[in-house]
Amino acid sequence: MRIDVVTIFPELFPGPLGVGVLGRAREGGVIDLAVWDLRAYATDRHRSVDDAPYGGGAGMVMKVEPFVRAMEAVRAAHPVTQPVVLLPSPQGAVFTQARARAYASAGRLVLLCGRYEGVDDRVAPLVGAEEVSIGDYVLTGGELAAMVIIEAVVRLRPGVVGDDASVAGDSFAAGLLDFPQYTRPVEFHGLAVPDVLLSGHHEAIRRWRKREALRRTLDRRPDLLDDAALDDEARALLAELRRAAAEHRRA
Ligand code: 4G4
Repeated sequence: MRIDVVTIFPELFPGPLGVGVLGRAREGGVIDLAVWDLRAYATDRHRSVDDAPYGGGAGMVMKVEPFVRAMEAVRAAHPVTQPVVLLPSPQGAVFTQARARAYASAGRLVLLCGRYEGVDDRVAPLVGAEEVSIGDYVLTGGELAAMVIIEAVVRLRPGVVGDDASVAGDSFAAGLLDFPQYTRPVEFHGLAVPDVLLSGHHEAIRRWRKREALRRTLDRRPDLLDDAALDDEARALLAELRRAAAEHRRA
């Protein structure tokens, strides 16, 4: 997978993308990360990438020409593969695991990083970018958001995370939160590992994990249950958990 990042701070990359599982994916050639300095595509003597907002107000807005020229260079570097172009922004559609999966099936991704008060609104339509948000908060630049998106996407590519089963079993693979995990020691500061996990009873363990994943999702993120893919067993377990919760409220 080829990933291009356009930024006024190329020195921020690879940053955290250079270590661990993603670092190895880069070294092994599974992903090819290219970082472009937006300032190199400025059109004036001063290499300006920002200017005052039309209509007045505080701060500066990122100019349209450098992004459009940079995107021409990015496309020309790999003219065959049509990239998915993303502009991380608080105004974007929320980035989810479903979006991560969709982007992971693209051969090429381009991320455009904004700074200052924002980006001239003509950039996205002119370069064919979709605005995406990693959550409802404001960052000083799109670079960290771009890294979050790259991290979530690249780990879904075949061969990046060692064991395919660990990606298939991810939180959100079924649209639910993960079940609780434990490792040694079996008891610590008075907190014990649930007995069923020590029982060696694989069917009981599988069912317990399914129930606990549903319990946590019901407690912490009931909104996820609306879109979760629940089989008959999951629906029965969930009905039981809801009944127990209603019972508990009455007592
Ligand atoms: C584009 C427009 C993404 C980019 C405005 C980027 C939060 C997110 C930026 C801005 C970002 C997010 C300067 C507000 C850069 N902040 N939630 N900042 N701002 O994904």
